Amino acid sequence: MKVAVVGATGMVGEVMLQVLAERRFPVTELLPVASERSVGKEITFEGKPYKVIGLADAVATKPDIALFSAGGATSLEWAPKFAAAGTTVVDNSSAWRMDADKKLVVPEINADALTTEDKIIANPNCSTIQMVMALAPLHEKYGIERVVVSTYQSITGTGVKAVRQLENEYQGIQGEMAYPYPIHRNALPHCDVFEDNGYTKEEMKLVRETRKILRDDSIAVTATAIRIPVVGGHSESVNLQLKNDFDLEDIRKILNDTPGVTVQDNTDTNTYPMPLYAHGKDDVFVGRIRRDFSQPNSLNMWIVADNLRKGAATNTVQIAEYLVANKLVG
Ligand code: A2P
Ligand code: 11C
Repeated sequence: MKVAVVGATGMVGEVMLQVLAERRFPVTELLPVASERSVGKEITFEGKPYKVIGLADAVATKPDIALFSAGGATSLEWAPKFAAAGTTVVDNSSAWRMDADKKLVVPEINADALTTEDKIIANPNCSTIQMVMALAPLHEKYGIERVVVSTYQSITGTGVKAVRQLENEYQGIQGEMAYPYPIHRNALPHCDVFEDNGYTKEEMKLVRETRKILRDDSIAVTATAIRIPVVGGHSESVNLQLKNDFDLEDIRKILNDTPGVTVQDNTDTNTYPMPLYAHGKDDVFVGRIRRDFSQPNSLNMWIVADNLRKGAATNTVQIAEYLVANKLVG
C-alpha cells in the first residue's frame, strides 16, 4: 500500500507512524505530509529517513490510503481532493464525523458497514472511542437507556502547545498558553469550544458520536468534559442505566471477553485503570465496576485509554487494516 500520513509531524501523526510500523501495516511507499512549514524536514519511519512533502504533491502521487490528523480545516479542504484521486481517506479530525454520508468507525463495533464506496471514513473522537468500546457489548446484551459521563482528559488531546504550557508552568516559565488558565495544579471544565446550548463541543461529541457508532439514537447521553494536568490518557467516570436488570459478574465477563478491552478491577489489591499504566498501550481499560444503588438497572465504571493510541492513531490504523483485509482499498 502507498500510504500518506497527513499531519506526520504532529502528536497523533507521530504515533500513527509508530503504530503502522509496530503492527507491520503493509506500507510499500510512505508519504509523510505536513504544512508548508515542514516541507523538506526529515522524519524517520522503520529506521529510515523520509522527507516531508506538501498536500498537493501527495495528492498527485495518488496514494492508496491517506491517514489524516492535521486538523478539521485541512481535512475539509483536502480529504475530498484525495478521494477524487481515488485515495481512501481515514480522517481523525471532527470534520466529517457527523456527515450523514460518512461512516464513523470503531473497527471492533461497526466496521462491517464499510464498502468500497467509502472514500472518506471518519475516526471518532478519543473520549468517544474508549467509552463505546465498553458500551457496545453491554448495549447488545442489556440495552442502554442512559449514559452519564464525566471525563478527565489528558493535555495531549490538545496537542503540542498544551504539553509545552504544562512544562513551562512546572518550571515557572512564562510562555504561550494553550488554555485560558494555568493547567498545572488545575482542572478546567472546558475541552474544545462552547456551543450555544452551554455544553462544550467535546461534550456534544460524546452525545452525538456515541449514538451514531452504536446505531441507536434512542440512547440518552449527557457529558461533562474536564481537562486535567495528565499526559498518559483520558479517564472517564461512566454511569449507565440499562433497559434490563443485570448480573454484575456477567457485566465483568462480557467486558473481559471483549477484544480490545482489559478489565482491571480488584479493590483488594488496589487494581483499577490509570492513565499512568494505560500510556503507550492500545487497549481500553475498565475497572471500578459496581452497581449504582441509587436507581434500578444501573452501574458505575471507570474507563481509561491512551487517547493518542486507541483514541486516535491505533483506531485509524485498525480501520486501514480492515480496509486492506477486506479488499476495500487499493
Ligand atoms: P506542521 O508540523 O507542519 O505544522 P498537532 O496537532 O500535534 O499540532 O499537529 C498538527 C499536524 O497537522 C502537524 O503535522 C502539522 O504540520 C499538520 N498541519 C497543520 N496545519 C496544516 C496544513 N494547513 N496543511 C498540512 N498539514 C498541516
Ligand atoms: C481532546 N478529544 O482531548 C480532544 C482531542 O475532535 O478529534 C481530539 C479532538 C477531536 O481535547
